[in-house]
This record gives sequence, structure tokens and C-alpha cells, in this order.
Amino acid sequence: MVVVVPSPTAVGNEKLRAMELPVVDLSAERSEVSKVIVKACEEYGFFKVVNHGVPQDVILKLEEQALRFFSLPLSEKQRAGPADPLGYGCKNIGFNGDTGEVEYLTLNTNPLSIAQRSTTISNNPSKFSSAVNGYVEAVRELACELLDLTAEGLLVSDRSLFTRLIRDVDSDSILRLNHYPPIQVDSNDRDSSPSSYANSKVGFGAHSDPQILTLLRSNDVGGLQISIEDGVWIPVPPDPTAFWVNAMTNGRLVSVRHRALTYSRKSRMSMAFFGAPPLQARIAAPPEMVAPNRLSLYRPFTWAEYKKTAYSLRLEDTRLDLFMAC
Ligand code: GA4
Repeated sequence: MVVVVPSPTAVGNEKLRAMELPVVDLSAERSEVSKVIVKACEEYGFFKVVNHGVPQDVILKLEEQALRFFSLPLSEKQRAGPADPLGYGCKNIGFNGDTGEVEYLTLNTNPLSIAQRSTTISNNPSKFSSAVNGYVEAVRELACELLDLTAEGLLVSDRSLFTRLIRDVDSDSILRLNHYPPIQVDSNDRDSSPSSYANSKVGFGAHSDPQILTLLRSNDVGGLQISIEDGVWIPVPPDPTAFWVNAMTNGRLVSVRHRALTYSRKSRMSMAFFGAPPLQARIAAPPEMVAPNRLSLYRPFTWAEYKKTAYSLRLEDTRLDLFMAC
């Protein structure tokens, strides 16, 4: 297991540089892995997973299908839209005026829903759904493994407490394929290297994910940044062989704020699996996270309530505060 502790140097906006972020090696000893996950989630709400067991061909199959879709003419892609929030979307994010340099395809992870939507996405719908289903099954297993390890690290006695929510047939988990276009550069423009961020644009604005856990994989093009301190953005180096995870409980584990910029001459493709409970599931801190001197910070709520609130706000807005216990 490699745990890289960040250097204390401040990473200011003017001097962006890659910072060393926590790495979780799933081939290491289980009790050690669970401790590292909890530490990473407490300190960053974000970590990289290596030796994750998701087969490379499963990833590449979906990547190929996604690229095939995004290279279609706009009018054909629009057959799978507009994003409601599922389906194809271009530049518009959510329903309250957020925009970005991105096009995307959001799918419910239920195989029936995938099969139905595939007919508007590909002229070989069964090939498309098989690529999506194969990927979803593999990353769901990885998400469950990480959640079991988190429960172990938190000493939650009901080890499958989090996992059950995602394994439920009615789970509201989603898969999102994001395609960030390359930046347009003038052939005389010399200042377009990623290090200068001279021509960068916001692909996906700052936000935190509302779901239990996100597994993000991208091609070899950078753009993702996380913020652990207000106003300080840390670039996350691309690694197509790994997954980035952001996961949360009773204020102990936090969901990291992140954004995606576009600054490369190559397009960036990312695939995010968002593990979510069924709509009617009641969310509350596990009993082990609550004590007389550490009361529950939030009132219990259903995922449907939380999701509805998220969609009534802008990307930047904080929403968990609205669920504070009085
Ligand atoms: C962020 C995480 C997922 O991509 C997503 C996003 C959703 C959307 O793009 O439709 C949201 C955003 C995400 C958080 C706040 C709301 C909802 C856009 C937005 C303004 C699909 C999700 O579940 O929440």
C-alpha cells in the first residue's frame, strides 16, 4: 500500500501544481486498506484506487462506444436528449442555468432502462447496452468493495449497511459519460500548454456529488481539479489505469468539491459511476457515528428528498446544510 502524504506547501491559484493525493492499493492487506480509505475520506474526501480489479477490456469497450456516440453529428446525438436529467445533454447542466464546455450522456444503471435508451444512442443498441452493462457490473462491485472497507474502517457493525443501498434492484445509481472538447487554439498561439492554463475554460463547474460514492475514470487528458480549502484548486493528474473515488458520514467523511477545466488540444473523456440508494431509502448516520457528545448533524431524509433539493439548486450551492438537525 502506498500512502502519499501531501506536502504542506500551499497550492495557490496562480501557482497550480499537481499535489500528491492519497492512493489506495486494493491488493494490500485488508485491515490496512480500510484504515487508509477512512483517513483519505476524512482528510480529502477523495483518493485514487489502483489494483482495482476492473478488467481493462471492460473499460475500453465502453470508452469505444462512448467515443463512437460523441463523434456522431449533433442532430443524431440529440435523439438521445434532452437530458431530463437522464439522456444526452450539451453545455446545459441541471435545470437552473449552469453551463459548461461539455457534452454528456447520463444513464440509469438498471439494465432495462439501458436497453430502452440504447435504441436512441446507437445503431447497434445491443452492443452499446452490453458495453454499459459490463462496465456497470464491474464498477458496482468495486464500489461495494470500497463501501464494505469503509464500513470496516469506521467500525460500523453492520458491514453491508452502505453496500445494500447500491445493490438494491431499485438503486438510483447512474452512469455519466462526459466528453470535454479540445480547446481551439490559433496555430501561432504558443501559450496553450496545460501548465499555463492560458486558454482554459470551465467544462463542469465546482460542485460536490450528492450520491454515496463516485467512481471516476478518464482518458489520459487532464482537467479535473479538487478543492480541499476554499478557493484553492489542486489539479488531479490523469491516470487511465486508475479510478478516482469521492465518497461521506455525519460530517466525519466529506464529499470533495471538484470541477473540470478544458485546456488540452485533445478531448477529455470521463466515465463516472454514481452509487445511489433507491429513491425511498431513508438516509441517516450509522448508529456508531452518533454518540451523546456527537449528536446526529442531520435530520433523517430520503434520497428522493435530497435529490429533489439538489436539482432545485445551482451546481455551486451547498445543500447538506438544508438538512441540519435543529
Ligand atoms: C453532480 C453529480 C452528477 O453528475 C449528477 C449532476 C446533476 C446533473 O448534471 O444533472 C446535478 C449535479 C450532479 C449536482 C447539483 C444539480 C444536479 C446538476 C445540478 C445543478 C448527475 C448528479 O446527480 O448531481
